[in-house]
Amino acid sequence: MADPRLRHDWQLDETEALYRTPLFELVDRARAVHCREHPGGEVQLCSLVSVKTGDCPEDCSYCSQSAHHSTHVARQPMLDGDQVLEAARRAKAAGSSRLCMSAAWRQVDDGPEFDQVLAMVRGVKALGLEACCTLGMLSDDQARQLKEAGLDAYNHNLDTSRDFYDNVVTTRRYDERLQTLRRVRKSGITICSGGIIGMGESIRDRCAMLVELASFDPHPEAVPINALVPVPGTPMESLEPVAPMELVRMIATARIMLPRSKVRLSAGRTELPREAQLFCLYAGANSIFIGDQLLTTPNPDVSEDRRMLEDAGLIPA
Ligand code: SAM
Ligand code: DTB
Ligand code: SF4
Repeated sequence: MADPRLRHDWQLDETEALYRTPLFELVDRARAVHCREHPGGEVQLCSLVSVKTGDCPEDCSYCSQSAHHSTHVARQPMLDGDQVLEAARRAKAAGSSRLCMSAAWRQVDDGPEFDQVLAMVRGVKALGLEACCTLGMLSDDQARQLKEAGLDAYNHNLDTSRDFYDNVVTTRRYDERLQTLRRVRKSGITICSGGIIGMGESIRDRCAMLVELASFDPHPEAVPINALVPVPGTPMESLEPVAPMELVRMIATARIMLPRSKVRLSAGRTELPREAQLFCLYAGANSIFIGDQLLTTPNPDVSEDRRMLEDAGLIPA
């Protein structure tokens, strides 16, 4: 029988009411779910490596890597297998259990570059790390090949609500994102899908994205919540930074709606005081990216992150 604690029929109005609940009441509810479903205070540590950086044909307004914007990021040649293995060893030494390999592609094309990625996945798995990829759109057959290579998770973010999507990305449709996610699910790879706040969207848009993610059955295994990193040269370069409490509300609401998923406090931590980060971890986040670099922007020092977790008695996992 379906577990009544895992709902797939969240409505927009009730989600917005939840998000707008007085802060401490919202966090208390999220905390109760968190302690029930994730006792033990474990925080999953993930690392990122950009295997193909820059010159992306997509026009995502937030992204430093889009060929449509001129930013500090120049096209770089694809990393070779050894460079990725080196990144994987560094990730492992820093305490990560998962490496996420990212490519600035609109979609995967069959050929030598995809074959190289498959080899990277095998190499990362051989080191004893979980392997995740984020490569843009996939066909059924490519998802199958990634699964065969040992891929654990595929990241493909909805980014925002269906209604706000056109303000953010003009070169692909929301339904194409959903189609790739269905293909990932069908292949047996776990789904990592979330979004970004602070792009000028309304609270209703944030909630609509959570409603969409909660409608997946099963829920996505991981839900990254990014705060926009405003990159000079992108159309979003001068947006106001999102208030830390909005991030707490987003994470708490996600925790209540997606009780068993990993909720990852993702981009935007360098601008977030450590107590605000800890409040996010209290309110339901149980994963972070570690490593001094995200893809093209900085992340807190590994040593600072380890100290933050240790001081709070949280357990890196
Ligand atoms: N090209 C692939 C794709 O778009 O699916 C994978 C890489 S893409 C950089 C991965 C995700 O990073 C995006 O979906 C977006 O949610 C997040 N991201 C990119 N730039 C960001 C920024 N400036 N601030 C916050 N999140 C960002
Ligand atoms: C996700 O949701 N956040 C990560 C990962 N998935 C690939 C990427 C964040 C990128 C932040 C901007 C940059 O460093 O380029
Ligand atoms: Fe390309 Fe991904 Fe950046 Fe969009 S988010 S421009 S698809 S790298």
